Amino acid sequence: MSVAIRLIGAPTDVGAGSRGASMGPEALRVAGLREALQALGLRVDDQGNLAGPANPWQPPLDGYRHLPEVVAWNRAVFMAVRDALDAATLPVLLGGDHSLAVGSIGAVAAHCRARGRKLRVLWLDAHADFNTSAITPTGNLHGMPVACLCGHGPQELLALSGTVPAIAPHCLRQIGIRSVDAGEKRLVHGVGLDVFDMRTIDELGMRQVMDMALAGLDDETHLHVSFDVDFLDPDIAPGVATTVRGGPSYREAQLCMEMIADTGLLGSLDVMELNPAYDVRNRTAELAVDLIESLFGKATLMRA
Ligand code: 6HN
Ligand code: MN
Ligand code: MN
Ligand code: MN
Repeated sequence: MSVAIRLIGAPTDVGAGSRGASMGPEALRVAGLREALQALGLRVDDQGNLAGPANPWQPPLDGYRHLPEVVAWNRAVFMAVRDALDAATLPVLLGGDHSLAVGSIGAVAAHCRARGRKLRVLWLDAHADFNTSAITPTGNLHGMPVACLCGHGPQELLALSGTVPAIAPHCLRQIGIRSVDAGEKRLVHGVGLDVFDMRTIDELGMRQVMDMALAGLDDETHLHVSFDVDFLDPDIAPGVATTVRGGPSYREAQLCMEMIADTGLLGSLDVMELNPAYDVRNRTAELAVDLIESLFGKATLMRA
């Protein structure tokens, strides 16, 4: 019934403002990601970690920190995700900071273009990640991947997917957003991004938000989930560098994942920004594994 899952580690924090997301892939393995998915009856192949440049820890240059290093890592991610899709496996990118979504989603977008498939990207995050070099308060490229994918960013990153922009804003749904910089907010509104922020989740509930975020999918749709672990409330998920109060609770996050699983359309996944240097006894990694189990149908199996 199911395709094989391919785990791809990308151990870097070159796009982040703190060190430590480079340890994310190993923390997810230690928390038993592979075994948990296998226990659901899924085939899982862990291809190990990609390689790339070290973190030079430099200040911004022309509005970007570590652009050459971020480009090098994204090229490696692009090729690995492309190869996984070409092999008809379901790539799960273990980050690593969120700048790597440019390579991951760039490869997914190219795959969909080549096969005439529709693309829907669910961006689960506390942040919109829609900064540019002109407006970024930090220069950190993990705050810019969505803008890059929509055609706003450095040429080296825009070119990765083969088409600029790699995706149209209307493919995207952002969920859980609660921290957006001032200039970033104007851009997000300007391109008409579909944002289900925390206020919307408070007012309508996660169920109705997910019904809206998943509306319009069909059998031709490739569903990509980009899961920034800082999406979750920091009380349950301390192991990220950029915590923002007021995120989804345990059950809200579970329901989000379960409703995605129910579509049966998940085609690729990023698990990003897990930072073991901030975690408590690997608790956040274990929670991420728990949620990923739901994303791959654990609760659905219990109901069936
Ligand atoms: N993330 N908006 C802030 C910035 O530096 O641009 C934070 C970005 C966080 C990015 O968590 O993936
Ligand atoms: Mn974030
Ligand atoms: Mn596909
Ligand atoms: Mn993010």
